Amino acid sequence: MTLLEELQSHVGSAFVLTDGDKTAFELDWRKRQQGKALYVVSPQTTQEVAMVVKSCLAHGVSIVPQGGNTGLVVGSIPDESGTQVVLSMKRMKKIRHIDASNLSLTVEAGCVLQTLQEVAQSHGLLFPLSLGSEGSCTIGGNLSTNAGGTQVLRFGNARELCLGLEVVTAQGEIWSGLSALRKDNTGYDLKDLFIGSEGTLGIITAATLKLFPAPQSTLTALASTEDLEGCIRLLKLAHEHLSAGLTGFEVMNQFSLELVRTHFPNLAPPFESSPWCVLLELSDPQDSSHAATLLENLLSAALEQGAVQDAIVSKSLAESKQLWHIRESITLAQAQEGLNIKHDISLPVSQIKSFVEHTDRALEELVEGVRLVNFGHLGDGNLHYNVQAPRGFDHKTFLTQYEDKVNEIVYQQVKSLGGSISAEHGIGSLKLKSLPNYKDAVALSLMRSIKKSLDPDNIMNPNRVIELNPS
Ligand code: FAD
Ligand code: 2HG
Ligand code: ZN
Repeated sequence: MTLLEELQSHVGSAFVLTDGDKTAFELDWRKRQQGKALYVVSPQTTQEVAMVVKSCLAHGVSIVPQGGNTGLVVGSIPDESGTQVVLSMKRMKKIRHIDASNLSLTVEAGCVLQTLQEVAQSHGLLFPLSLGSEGSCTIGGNLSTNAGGTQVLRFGNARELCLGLEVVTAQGEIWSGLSALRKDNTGYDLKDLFIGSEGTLGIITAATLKLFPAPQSTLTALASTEDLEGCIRLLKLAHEHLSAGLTGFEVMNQFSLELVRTHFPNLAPPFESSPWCVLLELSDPQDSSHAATLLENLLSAALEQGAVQDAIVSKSLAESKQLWHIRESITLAQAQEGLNIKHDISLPVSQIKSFVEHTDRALEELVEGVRLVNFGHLGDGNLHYNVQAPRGFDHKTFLTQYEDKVNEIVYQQVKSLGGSISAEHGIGSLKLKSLPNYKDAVALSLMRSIKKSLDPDNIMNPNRVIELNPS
């Protein structure tokens, strides 16, 4: 049988796209690259995934797993060769089991993150992973990228929220590792190999995840500060006043909010002339009056010490959602402004100020009038230090002319201060060539050994994350 006939017999002809309408699976979210798929296959069960992998392996065809295709590093679309199969996980979306006493839930990989949050909520529980793309990204994609988001400072990355995995290996075998245990020291932790491997080692088909008691009250505040130093001082105070109640701490520079104002006038972010704003969230197991007192005390101290200039506190769930909506719209607003250079860097919080001062200056020297969209998860030491062409400069030309130089400046500075060039989005193909310059050589060699051992035929998302034979 041909590969096509085998795939059609495994999942049904209706779920193998051959030509025509494959574009949605071939274009990356940022519209930076357009690939070409041989076929797009959408299995509905783990058994079907295993059969698809076995057939692709037998025919020597490589596989690109895809969830919601919201990844920002060009890892979930096929290359341009027209020889790769895209394996879409979107039909595998069942909630398999909820164990409220164990505070855990087992779900299939294609389940959309927001659906998962809503299911937990309907049981009076919380699944805390939260990203701007939650309406379309999948839990399988979240685990494969070890996604971060806005609740990491309290609950950790996707990795920390995962108890067990079910995986189809590169040989088409099914590893049933859906443990719901919080303690299990019976050898190597295999799930941690697959989490964050961006589809290069196997296909995550289901996961058992941690749930948490839902907080009684959640309050959101927006504070304006004169500079980044003010944001950092507020972070320290927030840790002291709120301790584990601090569930979100996001910063946004003036230009990020200006982009939101321009492209989404209805959202109207407050504090128009403030150089920086902080969005801060407090979750509390007690009623909202207790939370309000805690937040008031924090903001009074911050105002008194001059860390912040002004602050507002949401008075309702709707107001709180509106503030978060402003924050989550920066990525879209920036996309509408035009092609741009993204950096998803992390540093010890103590090095953030020095990084920003030095890099702002170096970039302005390189390109006069360069516009910096600097925002992100300061509570985790993670900034989205994004770079937009000067006003009036053609965006495509800007990228061609400056992307490599800009990356070099940013990454060298990150390296010299002990940081990472990818805090949460991963490597994909966009940072494939940069990684060896910024990661330990022994670590890279161990990564190659793992890849070669788990996927000796190199059929799982090749040329993503790690180059096997770098030139
Ligand atoms: P995809 O984009 O489809 O795939 C991502 C990678 O995982 C690819 O390498 C793919 O091959 C692999 N993969 C997907 N599913 C599987 C599977 N089942 N098994 C094996 N491999 C698989 N990311 C953050 O970390 N934090 C944020 O705050 C954040 N905010 C975002 C906001 C916006 C508006 C957008 C567009 C993106 C944002 N992202 C963020 C990036 C992105 O949403 C995350 O990386 C998300 O986890 C990707 O999920 P997905 O289902 O879309 O995966
Ligand atoms: C976020 O925190 C995402 O909103 C996207 O990680 C960041 O657009 C970006 O660079
Ligand atoms: Zn982010």
